[in-house]
Amino acid sequence: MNSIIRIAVQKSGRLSDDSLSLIKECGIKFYNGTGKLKSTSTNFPIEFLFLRDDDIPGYVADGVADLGIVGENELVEKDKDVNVLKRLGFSKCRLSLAIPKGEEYTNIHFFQGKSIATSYPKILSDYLENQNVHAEIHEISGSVEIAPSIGLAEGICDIVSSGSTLMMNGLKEVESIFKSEAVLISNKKLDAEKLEIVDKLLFRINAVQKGKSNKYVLLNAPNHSLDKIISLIPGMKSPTILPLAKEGWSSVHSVISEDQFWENIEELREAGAEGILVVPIEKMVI
Ligand code: PRT
Ligand code: ZN
Repeated sequence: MNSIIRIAVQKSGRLSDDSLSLIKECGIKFYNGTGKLKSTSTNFPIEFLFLRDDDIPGYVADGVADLGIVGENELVEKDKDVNVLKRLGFSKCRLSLAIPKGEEYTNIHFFQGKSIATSYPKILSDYLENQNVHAEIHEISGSVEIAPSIGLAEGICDIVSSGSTLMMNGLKEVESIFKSEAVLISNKKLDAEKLEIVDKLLFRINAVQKGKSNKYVLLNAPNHSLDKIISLIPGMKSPTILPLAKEGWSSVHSVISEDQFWENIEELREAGAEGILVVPIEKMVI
């Protein structure tokens, strides 16, 4: 097989570091010198195109790239026909409506007949239509948050993460209309050879993601409480139990999701668990 897949990633911006880290954690090596627009991996059949995020959905839909990593906000706004293969859990943000902080806000009908500046006219107009609100949408490509203070619009619809940009510009968030995270997208017509490579990549991404959301737990417990402890941390198949040098005690090793660990920690301690260690997992294949 000598097929190779092409993946479009953001050249520089809020998506690029996490996109490239994910690829690296999948064991895929490549050279990413500054200013490079293309690069080929030395140990996996994949080629990288470094692009502006706005262009990624279109390049993937047209088949210039087979795969792409892009924010859902950009994907839905561009309205291109591609498959979403995987939600990647980074670059999380929301698209929100905001107004000057001195204005009184009751509900979405505040925007009836008003003007709103945004770089996301499609998502915004779909939302307003759904809510039966008619507003005038001004499409602008950047610095949306200054629109009300220069008299361009009465409200804005923009990406919010911490909210500090809105605050610094005297605005308040009044509706969150769309939640977004980075997603892996693919062209809809990949041939069998390319699909096989995509499956290999997805297998690695899944292993990295499972590893991140799970922890390896080691603890010591008196033998009489082992049944209780095993029921609290059942692990993948079942925990490993090893005898300690100290009579009547065992070491229990298991895998647990981080959330579950915090939920179960008190019960583990009540059951007699001590010397609890929680260790990160790099990759996890079930
Ligand atoms: O040059 P290129 O076109 O590739 O990049 P870009 O400038 O269009 O996008 P970029 O790199 O800013 O963001 C890429 C993607 O990251 C977005 O499409 C979102 O999916 C996601 N993302 C996550 C964000 C943010 N968080 C974010 N905070 N995109 C933009 N912002 C902006 C926000 O609009 C605000 O102006 O960052 C500013 C700070 O946000 P606060 O709320 O934390 O103050
Ligand atoms: Zn962009």
